[in-house]
Amino acid sequence: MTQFTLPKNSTMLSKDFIYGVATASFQIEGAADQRLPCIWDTFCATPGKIADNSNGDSACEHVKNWQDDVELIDSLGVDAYRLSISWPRVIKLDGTLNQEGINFYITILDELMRRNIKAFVTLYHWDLPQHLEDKGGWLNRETAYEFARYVDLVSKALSGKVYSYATLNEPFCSSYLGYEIGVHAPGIKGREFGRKAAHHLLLAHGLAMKVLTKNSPESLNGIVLNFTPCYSVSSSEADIAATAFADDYINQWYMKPVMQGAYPDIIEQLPPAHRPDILAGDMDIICQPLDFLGVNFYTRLRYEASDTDYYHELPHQAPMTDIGWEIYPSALTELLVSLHQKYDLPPIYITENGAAMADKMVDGEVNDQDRIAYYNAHLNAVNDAILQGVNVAGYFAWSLMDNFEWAEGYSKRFGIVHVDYNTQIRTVKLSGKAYSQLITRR
Ligand code: IFM
Repeated sequence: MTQFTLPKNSTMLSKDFIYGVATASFQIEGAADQRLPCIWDTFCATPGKIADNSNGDSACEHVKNWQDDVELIDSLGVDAYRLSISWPRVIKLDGTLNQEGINFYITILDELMRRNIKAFVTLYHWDLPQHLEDKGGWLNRETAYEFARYVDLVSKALSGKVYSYATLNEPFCSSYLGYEIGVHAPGIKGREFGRKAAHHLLLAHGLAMKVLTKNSPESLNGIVLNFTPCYSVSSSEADIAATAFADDYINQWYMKPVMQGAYPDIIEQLPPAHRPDILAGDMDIICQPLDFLGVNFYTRLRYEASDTDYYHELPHQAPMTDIGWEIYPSALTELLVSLHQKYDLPPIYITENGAAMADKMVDGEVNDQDRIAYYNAHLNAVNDAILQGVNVAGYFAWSLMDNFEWAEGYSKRFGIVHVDYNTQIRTVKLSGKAYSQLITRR
């Protein structure tokens, strides 16, 4: 297969549907010596945390190569580029703007605009400045207010250059992976921490939305959430109830407060010490009108009842990608339809979807048929959701290029462009060519 096939009358073949590629600051930028340290620098320096003992010091050297990278993005013919701002690059220790740091993004945004590529800017993609973590990080309510001050400075400095702002990328990962099971930075473990961190992240989102509405009313302002749909292994009442609990705990915990200003009812079943500290007015701040909702989707998970816990999560099953996640495209359709049924949704953008595959470079080419099949199936899954009435306005491939895959280091490749980390040479994979064809042939 060398090209993607969508039904001829699909609205995803219209020029109005936005196609893009996505990256994040810590995963591609490098130039760690030109910014403040962040929690991922510290985490990477802790032995045993990153599979290949790597770090983000150089990554894809995007700070050095950004001009070529923007040229590359343009050559794919995409409508949009989703990038994130590194908080520790643009803010100084005293909380004021680092002009050199913000200039880096200003030049990129100007170049994107010159090339007619829409900029989708994420304001927090996990690289919390270390000095804020030293004061408690997301366990400290004050971090939410620091975030709002940072967003105020950045949105003023980037005035008129941004098509869309997302406050946070995947608060589930920042809170659950970072502060509850500790497999991501800052590596804190304990049920008493995860929900507290999540609440402060959601508060940060709400405060930032107010700032964006004031400073940048012309941009599409929203949030990016990741969803891993939960499936019951059987139709027994106990398994179904455990699965519903899991869905509330990992998915709806973020969606419901943002859309409806309330946590799922399971909050009542958590011991008080595991609940967030909710102050009067917090839920109203968190629940701001959104111009869009970003949905990140990769896989699904299966659940059953447990004698010792709220639920038991089963291991992923074949077929799987190279990172060990089940390939199950219909879960994306079902997710989008279920969100549409449960909530009063703004337009949805699929802000991330893609696959890590064990790529091989042969004669200068990466013939990644497995990734092409993954994308084709998921693009069609989005189309199926649109046919069922869901308003999906765009789709971003994760990722533009291979990069630092967090706890997996550089061992997992998600790019539609191959990166040789020794030479920094970029090679468009066949999936990248297929994606480009889909976009440019519309
Ligand atoms: O690489 C990450 C990205 O930073 C956030 N969403 C999931 C991707 C794949 O794990």
